[in-house]
Amino acid sequence: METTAYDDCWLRYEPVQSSARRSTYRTLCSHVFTSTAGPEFGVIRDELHTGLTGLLGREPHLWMHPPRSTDGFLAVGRRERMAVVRAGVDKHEIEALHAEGFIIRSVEWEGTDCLVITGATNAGMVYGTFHLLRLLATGEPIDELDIVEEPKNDTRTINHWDNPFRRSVERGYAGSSIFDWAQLPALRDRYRVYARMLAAVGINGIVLNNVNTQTPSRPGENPAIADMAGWQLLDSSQLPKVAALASVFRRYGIKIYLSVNFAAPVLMGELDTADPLADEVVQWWSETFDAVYDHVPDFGGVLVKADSEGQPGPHDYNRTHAAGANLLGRALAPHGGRVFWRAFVYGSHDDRAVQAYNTFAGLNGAFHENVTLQIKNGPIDFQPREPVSTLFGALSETNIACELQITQEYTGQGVHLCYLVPQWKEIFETDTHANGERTSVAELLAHGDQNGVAGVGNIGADPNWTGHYLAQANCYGFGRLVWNPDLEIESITEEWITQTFSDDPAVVETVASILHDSWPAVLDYMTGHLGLLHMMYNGNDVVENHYDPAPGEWPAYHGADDDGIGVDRTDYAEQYPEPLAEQYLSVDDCPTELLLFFHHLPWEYEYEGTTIIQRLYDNCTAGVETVRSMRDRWASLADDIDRKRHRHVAERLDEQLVEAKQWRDTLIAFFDEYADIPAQTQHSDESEP
Ligand code: GCW
Repeated sequence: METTAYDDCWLRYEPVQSSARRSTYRTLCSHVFTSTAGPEFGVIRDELHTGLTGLLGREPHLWMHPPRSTDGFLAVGRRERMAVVRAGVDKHEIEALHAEGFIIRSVEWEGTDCLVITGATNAGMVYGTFHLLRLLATGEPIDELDIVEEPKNDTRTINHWDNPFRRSVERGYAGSSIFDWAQLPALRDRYRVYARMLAAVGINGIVLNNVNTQTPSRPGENPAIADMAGWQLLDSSQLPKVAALASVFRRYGIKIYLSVNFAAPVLMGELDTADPLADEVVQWWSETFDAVYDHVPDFGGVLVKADSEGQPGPHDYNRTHAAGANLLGRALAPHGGRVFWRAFVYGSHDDRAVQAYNTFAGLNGAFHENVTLQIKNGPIDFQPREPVSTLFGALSETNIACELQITQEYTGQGVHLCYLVPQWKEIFETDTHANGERTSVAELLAHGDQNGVAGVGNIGADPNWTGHYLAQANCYGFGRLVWNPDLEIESITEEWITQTFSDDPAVVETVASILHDSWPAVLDYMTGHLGLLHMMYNGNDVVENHYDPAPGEWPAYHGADDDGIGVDRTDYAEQYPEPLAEQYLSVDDCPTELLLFFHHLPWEYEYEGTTIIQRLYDNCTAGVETVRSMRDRWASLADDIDRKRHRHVAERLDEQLVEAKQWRDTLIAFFDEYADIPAQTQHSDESEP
């Protein structure tokens, strides 16, 4: 058993402070009648017991039958099994409801005021339960409820980049992997708590292991461990472990997926080819998946990184990505499994932006029906800001998923606060003009039950799960926004703060202001906020650094030279349909925040009343001032937040300020070196201790 205590994140269930609210909540929720028809109802009863005990200050009574002579009660179950649900919910409503949707409604039954939670599936009722608990935790009225909720995206997954046997996490900044393959199938309570956290925000799938299923060994590493890699999870010795994890997550409506290696038939020592058109390869995958389903009957499917950054793929056999993906798709189809095939491919660093489109757009319509192309939000690689990938609008006949990064590889990792919900909202709202019409990324993704959104996770074995306490907001916000991309950023932020810290309006407002300022600040000091990117250090380690400032290392990404700065990405802009292509190609119409992504401009190019170079200087300087103000605002909350969490965040913000200055100074010196135009800026460093 684990002995480390870990944080409750957004499931703290602190006592409701307002006595009027508490009294209504107690009337309706002190007595709970739930169905027992299915393991999910164990989850529902447990969560209601934990949540209501915390929120209402006393344990609820859990009934097996409708309670009599109470002032009110909460009922959770299927319509066909419960008269109280039938009293308020029509059969057709359930028939029309999304499989994971739910209804929460105030109902009068036999003279008693009741609240019912129902849905078409048990998973829907798990979501409904968490939704109700969130209403209570955020102080919402519940006396006249009529809520019908359905997820907008069908697949909502977390991709773990966990290296199972090393227990390391690629791009993880919150300690080692939470999954302990050496001890599995022995289970840990932490898995269950993780499942609760995810179900509370609507996640319905997790990929257990890194898309890099083979990674080179590192100096000093125990060879016995280094030789073991993610591709071995398909081995029969590992499947009972996968099954054990599935047994925990399934009750929360979360399916298990694995990243697999395209060359597994060879790596496992059984065949001498992985050619997708070879009969023995087809048979191998079919038998391998049969064995997986023997252990995990509801296994979700696989995620594949192929022909990318050293991982094998169909190109090794002169076959297309479609041939490779369809091989796996056909083998999984009899079991209802799915293939998420990643579009992150590039052959060189020179013109990386155009490569994914060039590889995949021509394959539109060529994929098997259970194959989904998983596309990173932008064409480069999870930079602080990128335009959306041209692929989203180019795949009308292909299932698509958007891959976002919750972990902060290029946005300050475990130290810098960078609240990413506004970035994701911008991506979802971007109009792709696919098929000549207004069509946002969110609309394209929501269209079709094989589409979805994946987030590269930011949790690890750290007691606070995400390394930086405030980075919990990114995990929370990802789930909420992916469930419903129409949610307002501010409401996601506020509900997270209220559940995590306090419902005191002054605290909510201050923490929200800090979160909302954080991404623009990072954009200012790490990029100059005109569309530049990838000025982070790479280094020679197997896993590149991507953290420290090193703008001189990869000039091709940002285009700095003696004449100017930015990259002429005409080729990339032309991959967009009109009017987007025209807009991006015009210096005057290109959005300011993407200007130097698409254009190489002279240092002294006059832009909006100033010059490009001066604007870069100003933005880099302003970013540091914002971080300083974020730090000071956080300091003002010392009496409102428990010392442990307050101090942790205060320390991180101190460190962020030091590093933001380093970013500012490095970028300004770098620009000046080329432009030979000294910076005219003022900052407040003098006042720093
Ligand atoms: O840019 C790279 C990251 C790698 C990652 C890769 C990918 C998992 O630096 O760490 O590998 O993207 O998304 O496949």
